[in-house]
Amino acid sequence: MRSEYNRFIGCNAEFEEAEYVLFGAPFDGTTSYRPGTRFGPSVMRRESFGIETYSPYQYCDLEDCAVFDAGDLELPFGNTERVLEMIEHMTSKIITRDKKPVMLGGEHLVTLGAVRALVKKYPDLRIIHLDAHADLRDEYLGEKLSHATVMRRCSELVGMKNIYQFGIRSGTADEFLFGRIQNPIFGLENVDEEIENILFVAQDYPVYITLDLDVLDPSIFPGTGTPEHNGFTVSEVLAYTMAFSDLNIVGFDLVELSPPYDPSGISAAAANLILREMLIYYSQFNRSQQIAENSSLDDIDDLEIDTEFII
Ligand SMILES: [Mn+2]
Repeated sequence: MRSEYNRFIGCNAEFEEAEYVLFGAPFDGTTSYRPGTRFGPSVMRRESFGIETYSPYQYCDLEDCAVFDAGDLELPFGNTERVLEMIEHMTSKIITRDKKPVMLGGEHLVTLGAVRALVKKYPDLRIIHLDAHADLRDEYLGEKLSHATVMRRCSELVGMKNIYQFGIRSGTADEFLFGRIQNPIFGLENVDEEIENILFVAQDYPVYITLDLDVLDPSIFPGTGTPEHNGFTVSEVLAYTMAFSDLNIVGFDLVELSPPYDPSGISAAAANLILREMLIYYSQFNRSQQIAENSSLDDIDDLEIDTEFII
């Protein structure tokens, strides 16, 4: 029997009934500077008991959304390709049962394993990528498989024009050039304009969101291996991720929380709040609630019109 603390708070559904399946990919084998993201998923779960399951932003409780927490994969740290295979296999198992994966990293390379599985089911997959770093190097320290090359590898699977990056404020000249040449909406300075573009071009396609938590400003989110200043606030990340809730989200991940650099726990608390809100934004339960509320509001409007007519 597993302890209650081994699952994320409010993720109490059984696998069969779940819309989302949460799992951890605690891998930091290619981390170049400061390792520690392997502890991300377990710390997020433990710290999740410090937040409520109810979202006062959305008037919805995570416990009402059907999320199953499958625990962490047991990954062989020295074997990057095998790690990616195991993540791909796990993601495949989830999506072949018509459920949606939510992966907790781990370093950002883990996203490649999930995307490899997703493109097999969804050949027209689009990826929304929030990050401080472009992650578009062709190789890093002589390696093709690295946290610094992950979006380049993903671009070889889905096409760079189908990857929408924002929050990027660090990368080489070559990475920025590659992004801009291949993708007309790469790194627009006005984020609102970029989101509008994304909503327009991605509206008819399955979408995977990869959220590198270092897109947050390090004053808010110090717990990460490669902090980069001038980042987003939690409110901004919540607003941007909420903006995507009308898209066909087929899964998402949160990566790069590194608990050794988070002694006060504020980074884990930020990650957990964002995870709770994203699970609720994209859950069928919440969407159907909203539709019901909107239609009852329509009824009220009709009532008012009738009243005016009578007067
Ligand atoms: Mn990053």
